[in-house]
Amino acid sequence: IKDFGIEKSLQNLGIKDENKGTSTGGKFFASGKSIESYSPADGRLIAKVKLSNEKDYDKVIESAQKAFLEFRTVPAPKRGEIVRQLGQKLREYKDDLGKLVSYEMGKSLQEGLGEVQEMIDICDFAVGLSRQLHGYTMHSERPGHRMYEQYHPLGIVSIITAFNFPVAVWAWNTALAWICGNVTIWKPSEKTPLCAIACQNIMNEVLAENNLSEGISSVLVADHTIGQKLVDDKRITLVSFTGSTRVGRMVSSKVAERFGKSILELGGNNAIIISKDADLDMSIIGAVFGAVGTAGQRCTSTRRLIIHESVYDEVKNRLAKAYGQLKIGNPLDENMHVGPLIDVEAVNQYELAIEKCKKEGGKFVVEGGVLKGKDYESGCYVKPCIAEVKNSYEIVQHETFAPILYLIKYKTLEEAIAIQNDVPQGLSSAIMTQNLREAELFLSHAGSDCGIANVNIGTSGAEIGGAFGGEKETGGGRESGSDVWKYYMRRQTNTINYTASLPLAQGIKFDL
Ligand code: UN1
Repeated sequence: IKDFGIEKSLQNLGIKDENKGTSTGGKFFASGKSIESYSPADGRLIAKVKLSNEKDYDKVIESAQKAFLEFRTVPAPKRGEIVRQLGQKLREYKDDLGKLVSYEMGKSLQEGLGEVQEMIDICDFAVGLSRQLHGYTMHSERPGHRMYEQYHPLGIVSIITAFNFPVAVWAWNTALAWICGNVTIWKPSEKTPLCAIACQNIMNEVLAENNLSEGISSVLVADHTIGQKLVDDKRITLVSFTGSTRVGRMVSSKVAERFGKSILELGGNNAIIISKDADLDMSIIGAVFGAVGTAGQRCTSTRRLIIHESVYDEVKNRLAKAYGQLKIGNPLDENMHVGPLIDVEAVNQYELAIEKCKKEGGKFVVEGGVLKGKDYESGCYVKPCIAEVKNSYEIVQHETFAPILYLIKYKTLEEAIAIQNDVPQGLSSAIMTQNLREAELFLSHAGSDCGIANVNIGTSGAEIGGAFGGEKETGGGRESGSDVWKYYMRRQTNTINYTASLPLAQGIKFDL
């Protein structure tokens, strides 16, 4: 089997067989049973990882609590310096980490490297931000008084992530959480534990080189019972959860019950509207990358194309032709466009979705199917497919994490916008048009109801400078750019009286 240099990268990243699993800084707290991480690319065992149990959990929390008391007093720009150093290390490890992401998760090497680039970008962003954690100052209604607001660290932030972005989502959260003075505990997906251990190993170097407390960054490789503890634990102030709407609903209500804070990044059901005034060359590339990139396993993957009737047949034919040229195979091989799904369970979901779609009346323009034989031994490779559907089909309303693209025809833009909005999710959306009126209507308050709305680019590939997240069943959370840092801090309003009298607000008289 061709190795693509993966063994070397695993070594560089400190991933060995019988890896110790959960760690807080350089300390390991993993005394549970071992799980195995297999690559969906070639089906091989990459390494074993020890899980943490409830005792380990308590140790990790204790270590985080201790570290917080220290870290919150480090000046924010100095915390920024730590994040700057992480960004530097990520530059050094970019090739190795990108390769591991590609090998353990299955996305193309290009996208694996892109994910590490996203980590570097958020580090750079956070460094600048560490000198800009601004609050307002206000004028008091009372003479000789001053008011202002400031932002303070929260405490322990837990980050629960999905397999599809096995490193970047950690960085989006940690880079901000740390410059804001928090400590973090990461529970990665059990499907991509090695990516998490590699990140933690990199951060450990930074912590050690700066003589910082180990509990600033912890990784907890564990099953869902520990995930449940992270959600219920009062000592954890903010839970940042990325995953399914089903689990997110539970996380949201459990955290709210104890008045904790949460950031939710749940499912998407993203559409591109292709107007009669679209640049079709661009639209085809945008749609194909959006639908088959990461094998359709991004939250922002393009799931629906809403196409004007006058260009519908042309778009359909050109898509079919483009799909005919897609090369499916080992994601580490740079000649391939599409890698595998994450595991066999995901393949089952893909097959079920196709079956359901057909049952509801969907007509397949490009047929799907599971690939077998040489180079497909892992059983995780599937054919990207395209079906003509109605938006109202149950399967179309549902997010299937696979490369299945649905085509829907429209007559008026108002109708297209209504179709685009008529799903439970509200993450990403786009319109392809060269018509200013159409673009502006799409972006207006009568337009897309999503957290992300694009013109003449696809639904995936958001940059870290913007706030990332969505409405409705996507959960309402925002991550990464803009003023998202405020989620990671607590706001305090301060009123200072510098006179010798005590006037009460609202003119209330109270004499003794
Ligand atoms: C996700 O799919 O969970 O916009 C995140 C994108 C990436 C992030 C996706 N920057 O596709």
